[in-house]
Amino acid sequence: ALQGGMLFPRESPSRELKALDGLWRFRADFSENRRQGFEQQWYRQPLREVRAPGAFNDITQEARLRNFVGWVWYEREAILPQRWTQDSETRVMLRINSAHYYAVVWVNGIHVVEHEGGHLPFEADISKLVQTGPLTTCRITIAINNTLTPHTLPPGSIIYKADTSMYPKGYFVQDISFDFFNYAGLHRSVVLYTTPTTYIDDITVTTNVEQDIGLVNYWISVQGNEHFELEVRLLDEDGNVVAEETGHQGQLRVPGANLWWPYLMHEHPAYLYSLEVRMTTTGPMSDFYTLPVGIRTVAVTESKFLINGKPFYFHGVNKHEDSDIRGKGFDWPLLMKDFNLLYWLGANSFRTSHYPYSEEVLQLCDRYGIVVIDECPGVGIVLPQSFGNESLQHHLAVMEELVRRDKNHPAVVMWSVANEPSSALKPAGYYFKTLISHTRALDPTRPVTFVTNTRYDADLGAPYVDVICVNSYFSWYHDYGHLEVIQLQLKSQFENWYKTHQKPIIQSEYGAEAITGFHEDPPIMFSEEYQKALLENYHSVFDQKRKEYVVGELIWNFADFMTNQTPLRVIGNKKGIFTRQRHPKSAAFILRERYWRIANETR
Ligand code: BDP
Repeated sequence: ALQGGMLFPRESPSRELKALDGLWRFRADFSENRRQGFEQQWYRQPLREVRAPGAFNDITQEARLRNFVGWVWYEREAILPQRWTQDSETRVMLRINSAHYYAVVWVNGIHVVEHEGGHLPFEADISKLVQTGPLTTCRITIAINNTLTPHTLPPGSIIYKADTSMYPKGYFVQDISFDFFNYAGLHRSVVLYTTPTTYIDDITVTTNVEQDIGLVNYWISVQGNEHFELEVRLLDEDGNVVAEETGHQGQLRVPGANLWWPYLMHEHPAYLYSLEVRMTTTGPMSDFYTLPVGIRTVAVTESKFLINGKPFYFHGVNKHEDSDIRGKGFDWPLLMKDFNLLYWLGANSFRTSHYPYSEEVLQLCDRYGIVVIDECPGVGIVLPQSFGNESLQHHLAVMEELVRRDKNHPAVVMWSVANEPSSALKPAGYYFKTLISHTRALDPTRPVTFVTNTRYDADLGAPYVDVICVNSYFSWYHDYGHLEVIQLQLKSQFENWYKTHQKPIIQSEYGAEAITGFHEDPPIMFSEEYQKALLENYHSVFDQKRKEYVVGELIWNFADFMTNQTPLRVIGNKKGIFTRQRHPKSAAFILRERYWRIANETR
């Protein structure tokens, strides 16, 4: 089990924060065994410059760097305020918000932490290292390896090409079974922050509603001194205290609570309270942390998905963290553009296909009332070796990290533990049973699913999910060009799944590629008209079945995105309804009309 919490670093009267954005020195280790950096101890040397955070792949003109597999090294200095280095009551933390895939971190040449897995944060207490004398700078070195193996998440394989008449000696390539480019590096910010040495380590909030009383249950863990007091206050959006409590665990009652609603469902959507936690010790130290809280309930019946007791219909998208130049690098203007496009569309939800997105994304979802299916990086689990115990243990640990990070977001209404695994393979039954029950134990308040493309009668994981999420690509990956078969096939898909499992169903992916500007009538594959017509055929079946047990439709994909190079992809996957630069294709206008119509019907 995990040690300690992973609260989002926020400033408060007791906490300071310093984001290490901007330039980092950078060097990729092109040596044959990729170990030169370790052998020569690069954590002692100046490296070449590149901007970070961001993926390194698309910012230079070097093909060998774009396709690099192995260790890359990042390094920079940070100047620390004196009060951080000279006050032994101050705890200095180094937090890496995402380093894909395996990371080793040194401070002033001293190894401080290692972490496996991109997309999720990890941190190290570096107080002792920086509080050693008059020193006020520290040098941070991060070595990151993007290699994927059958036991990483996502899995991949390194394929060695032994035939020296065909390939240079020692030649290898990274093989993957998922459909997006394996961008790597420091995708998100690295931050330094402080807390007092006795500090609020974690807060867990769950909410409930009894008549018109909102219930906020909280658990707080404190580390450090054993003698402390906790005061907890809940403030409304006008700053009025609506409830207070003391102690590390309790329940706040809010009569006449403003509930957190998805933004298209209610006249006061996405209402957020603030949970102010104040920890005091017998000494001079106090710690303050404020957590946004949305009061809402989530439940699933045989045929409905309920938010605050009202049927909720997901009409939205699947996304990627992906854009030109940045790859998966975090970027505020891009984020705001995407949220404005979601609003323009009338989308009320998205799935974080196929890995956890940045915490800033989820904070905006909380604020705007966009509902999220939070997916872990369990994508491309197709090889039998990836269902073994080593993989399962790592997958369980990743779910622990994901739930620890995202548990307090009202926008997150369901966990997705995987996308399109080979769930008909024999070990898949035990694998998903274990994984899903573990996730439920970590968070009993949210339903759990995984996204399937296995047949309804062969899927060994489906018995354990709360909601069936199915992907299908009728008239795209088979029956090429035959739009006329979609409705029949889709109806059978839904009826078969429902008959077998009696659970609500989300169409978690459907779509077609369209190269923007390609027009054909009658519609032909890859034209905007074909994409449009394919979606319309799906939509007419959704409209029949959503009166029964279909509770959502999520288009694949929000925007075009980069993939590996294959003859099946024309400079990436073009199933976006927006281009990679976020310009609308014809299909975007259809969805816009549709989503706003559904929103107005269900409001
Ligand atoms: C599905 C995958 C998704 C792919 C999509 C496609 O879940 O990651 O990008 O198909 O082929 O199988 O476009």
